[in-house]
Parts: sequence; structure tokens; C-alpha cells
Amino acid sequence: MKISLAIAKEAGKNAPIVLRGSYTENIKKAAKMGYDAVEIHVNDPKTLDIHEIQKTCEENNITVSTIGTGMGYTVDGLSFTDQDSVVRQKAVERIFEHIQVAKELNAKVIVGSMRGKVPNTSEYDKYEGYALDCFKAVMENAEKQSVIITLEAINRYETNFINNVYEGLKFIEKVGSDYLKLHIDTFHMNIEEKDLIESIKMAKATLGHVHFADSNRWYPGAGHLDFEAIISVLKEINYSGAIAFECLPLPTQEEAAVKGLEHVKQYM
Ligand code: LER
Ligand code: MN
Repeated sequence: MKISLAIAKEAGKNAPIVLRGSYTENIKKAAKMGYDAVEIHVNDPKTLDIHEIQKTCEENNITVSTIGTGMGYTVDGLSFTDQDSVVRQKAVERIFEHIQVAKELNAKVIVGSMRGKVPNTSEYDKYEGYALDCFKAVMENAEKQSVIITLEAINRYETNFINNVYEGLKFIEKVGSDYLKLHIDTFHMNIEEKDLIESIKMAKATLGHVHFADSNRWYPGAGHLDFEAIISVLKEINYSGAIAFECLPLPTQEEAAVKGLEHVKQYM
């Protein structure tokens, strides 16, 4: 399991992105701290200097685990459940662009916030259908490019659509692509799962990506989650993907990155 760190050029004060600023500077910083990988959060992937990122990664012996796409929703309002088919199409096209970049960086693409919300639960099937159509288009493209897409289960205060492992697995089954994997986030799981450990066992081979943040969304070790037990069950199910720290940059960006890694490393 590789340990990765969420980075972005710019992110909101309350966004769970640890290092903010120049991608290449933060890739170097993460490598120096001892991280194996970075998770690049970006709104428009066309703005990334792929060649520079590849070069910096090679020179610093670090990789890109994942591309975080949530800003497509939080900044540009693009989602797979939008009432407007033009917006849904734009959301799909944005993910196509992320897939292109991910292929070059040998990374996976996260679909979290961009799956959207169900605005009217009495029409749940209609909105789920919109999302299914979008995912099917995305997976056709991802399969051609051999890029894995990860669907993140997100807590009820951010979306009412796919909140837990069970719902994620059911949806992935409906899409029916081996390139679509489940993505868990310990912060969301602490709100939604009856038992984190049992839910990770349920995800098993379908698990494709993991976000670590503690119960308060600070770095691992700053809250009350049992990361020893979580890492132990990830090993038990033979999870071989990345664990990316997606947490608040508190008390400072550097302290969150260093202390979180120190806490988790003792259980690896
Ligand atoms: C994205 O990975 C996530 O966990 C969301 O809660 C972002 O706010
Ligand atoms: Mn997350």
C-alpha cells in the first residue's frame, strides 16, 4: 500500500486538501516527508503541466496515485445527476479529460462530488438513471484507456446519493465494469457505517482507493479513529492500492502532513 498526500494549487479554507500551492513544489515536499505518492486535485485538468509533473515525480522517486475531480462540482457545478442534459454531458466530458491526464500519469480518477445529488427523492430512479448513463459513458472511455475510476461513498451532509459501502457496491454492480472500483474515506465512513471494519471486509476486491482523515477530518491520529485496526483489515483483504491523506491542513499544512504520516507508518 502506497501512502499518498492530497495536493492542489488552490483550495477553499475548509477543503480537506493538505498541501496547497505549486504542484511541483508540493510533489518535492511530499517526497521529502516520506510519501510514496500524491493525489492531485484539479478543476480543469488541461491546466496541468503534465511533463513537468512527470519529471518532478521521476526525479523525486514519487508517483501520482489519483486525480481528485471534486472541484468540477464545487467550482463549476458539473454533475452526473444534473436536471440539464447539457450539464451532465459537460460533466462526462470533464471526466474524459481527467482520464486522459490519468493515463499519462499512470493514476486512477476519482468520481466523488461529481456524481451529484438527487434533488427530488421521489424521483430517485430517474436521477440514478442519469448517473448510470453518465457512468456507462465514462467507463467505456476508461476501459479503452485502461484507467481505473473510483466511486467514493460520501456522507449524508454532502450528498444524498451513495453514502456508504453497501450503496456504492450496489451501484457499481449496476454499472457493470471491472474498471469501476469503490473508494472509501474514513471520515465519511465514521458518519455512515455501522462498523468500519466490517464494511471494509464487505468491499474486499472491489476496493480501489482509500482516503484517510480522522473523525474530525484532521490528520490521522488527531481524532478518535482506530487506524491500527483499519490498516490491519486493509492488509487482511489484500488491498494493494493507495491510501491518500485527504484532511484539513490543520494546525498547519506541514504539521498535518508530517504527523499523519508518522501516526500511520507505525501500523504499516
Ligand atoms: C472528496 O474526496 C471528499 O471526500 C469530499 O468530502 C470532498 O469534500
Ligand atoms: Mn474523500
